[in-house]
Amino acid sequence: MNKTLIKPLINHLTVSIEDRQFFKQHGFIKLKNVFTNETINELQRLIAQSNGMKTPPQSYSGDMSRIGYDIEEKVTQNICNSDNFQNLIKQLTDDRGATFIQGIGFELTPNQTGFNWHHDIMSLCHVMPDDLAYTLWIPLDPINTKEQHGGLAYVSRQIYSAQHYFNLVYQLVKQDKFNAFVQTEDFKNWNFQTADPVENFILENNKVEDDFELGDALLFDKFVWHKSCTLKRGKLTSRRAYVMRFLDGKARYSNTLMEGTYSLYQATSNDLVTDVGYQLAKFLQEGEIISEKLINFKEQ
Ligand SMILES: O=C(O)CCC(=O)C(=O)O
Repeated sequence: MNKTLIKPLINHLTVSIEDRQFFKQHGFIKLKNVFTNETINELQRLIAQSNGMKTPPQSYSGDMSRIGYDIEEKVTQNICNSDNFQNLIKQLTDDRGATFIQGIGFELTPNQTGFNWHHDIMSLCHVMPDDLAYTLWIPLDPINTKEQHGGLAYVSRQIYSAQHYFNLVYQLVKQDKFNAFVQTEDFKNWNFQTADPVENFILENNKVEDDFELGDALLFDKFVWHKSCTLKRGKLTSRRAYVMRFLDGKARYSNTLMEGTYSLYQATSNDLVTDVGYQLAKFLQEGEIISEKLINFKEQ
C-alpha cells in the first residue's frame, strides 16, 4: 500500500524546553491538537460500543453516569505504536518513554459532579512509590469553562503533591501487623484516596481548569491531585473521556504496593474494579524495570 495514503492517528508535535520544564515542575501539561479527528471518532465509537461501560458501583464516591475499565481495542494499540506518539512521550520523559497498562472510559451527564479531589493510587499502585506513572486524559467532547465546564481541575504538585500518600501506603502495607490493623475502626475511617477537608480547601484555592478542543489532551503524573468538574446544563448532553494509563520507562514494579493497596481497598468493603495488577504480576518480580520486561503487556 502507498504509505502516503495512511493517515497518522497522532499529529507530529514538538515540545519546547519550557513545556518540558513545566511538566517536570508541575506534573501536568495540556497538549494541544495531539489526536486527529479520525482518532477521536474511533475513541468515541470505542467507548459507545464497549460492553465494559456501565453504571459505576455505589461505593464510588463520584457521581458519574458510566465508567469502564480495560477498554482497549486496535485504536489503543495504534496510538501506543505510533511514532509520533512515542516521540511525544519521549520528549516529555527525558527520553525514558512509557508503557501502556490500561484504558478507561468515563461519561458524565449534566449536573453530575464526577470524582472529587483524588490521586490515582488505586490505578497506579504497581510501581515503586517514588517512581513515575502517568495518565493521559482525552476528552471526547469539547470542554468550555465559560459555558458548561465538565472538564478536569488539577493542582500543580509544586503547590500540593500526593507523593506522600504513595510512601505512606507503601510503609503501611509492609508492616507486620498490617492485616489486623486494616480491620480496625481506626483504619476504616482513614480515606487514602480522596482529599480531606483541609486538603480540599488548599486544592480548591489552587486549581487550574482548562478549555479543551477535540484532539487536545492532558498528561499528568501520579502525584497530581485532580477532580472532575460538574457538567452544567447546556448543549452537550454528556461529556465523555478516554483515559490511558502509562508506567514510566524507568519505573520499577512493586508487587508489595499493588497487593497491599488492593487489600486496603477491599478492607473498606469495596470490590476491585479491575485486576490489571494481577495481570502484571504474571510477568514481573518486585523491583524489576517494567519497560524492560514488557514493551506493551496488553499485546503479550
Ligand atoms: O474524566 C473524569 O471526570 C475523571 C478522570 C479521572 O479522574 C482519572 O482519570 O483519574
